[in-house]
Order: sequence, then C-alpha cells, then structure tokens
Amino acid sequence: MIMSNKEQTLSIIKPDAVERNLDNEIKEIFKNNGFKILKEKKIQLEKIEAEKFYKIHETKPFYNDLCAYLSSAPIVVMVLEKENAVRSNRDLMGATNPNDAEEGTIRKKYGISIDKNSVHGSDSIENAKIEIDFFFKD
Ligand code: IDP
Ligand code: MG
Repeated sequence: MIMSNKEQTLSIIKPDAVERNLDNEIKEIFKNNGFKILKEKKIQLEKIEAEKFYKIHETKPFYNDLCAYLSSAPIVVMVLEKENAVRSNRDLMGATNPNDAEEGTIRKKYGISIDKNSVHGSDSIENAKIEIDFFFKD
C-alpha cells in the first residue's frame, strides 16, 4: 500500500519581500523544494483584515505594529501542497527572527528583521485549514 501524507499549508510573501520584487524568486524556492502552488493571489489587506488574521497575537505588545505592517503594502498569498507541507514549510522558512534562522532558509536569505521576515507559514494543520479558508473560501 502506498501511504501518502499530502497536506496543504498557507504561505504569505510579506510586504518587505514583495516590495523588493522577490516574490517570483521565493515561489521558485518553494517549487524547487517539492511544493506545488495550488492557489495564489496578490492582494493588499485592510488593517482590520490583518487584525482578524493575526487575532491569535492580539495580546502581544507587537500586535498593532504587526497588523499595520501586514496591511501596509501588497502581499502574495499561496496554498502550498506537499507531503507534511506544514512542517516542511516551517523548516524551509527558518526561525521567526532572521538572525536565528539557519543557512539555506528563506528568512536567513531574505529576512531584514523580526518583523520584516519576508514570509508567513501556518504553524499547524488545524491553523492551515483556518488560514486557507480565510483567504480562499469562496
Ligand atoms: P512565525 O511567523 O514564525 O509563526 P509568530 O510568533 O507567529 O512567528 O509571530 C508572527 C509574526 O509576528 C512574526 O512572523 C513576526 O513578523 C512578528 N513578530 C513575532 N515576534 C515579534 C517580536 O518580538 N517583535 C516584533 N514582531 C514580532
Ligand atoms: Mg505564527
């Protein structure tokens, strides 16, 4: 029996990377690492939408800045598919703070700072479903 564990996860290329025209380069990295981009769109969020997306962080001191930043300029939102996509994407992204991210990760390569860290990725299968619905439910 062939066991397949294909998963989907939500990825966002954040404003700092889109502003530097890195979106195509980052999409190539996903594809070269075995991810299929099932859906994608370039959008700019309203601040109130960013606040909803990051609601889990609403008690954090950086919440307001985080939501202002995510809604400050266009982002590219994607549904990525791969075996163990959630874990695999988190590994490929690297640590939240680019200074702590491993060589070869997206945040190490492109991240500017802990807030301008170039990409978002769902942190669990459950949150991936919620985040995919948030952007792509029609
Ligand atoms: P993650 O993006 O690696 O999952 P989270 O802890 O979920 O990290 O935080 C969400 C986002 O909030 C981070 O990607 C980063 O942009 C921002 N952030 C996290 N911690 C800090 C902080 O201490 N100061 C400023 N921004 C932060
Ligand atoms: Mg997170």
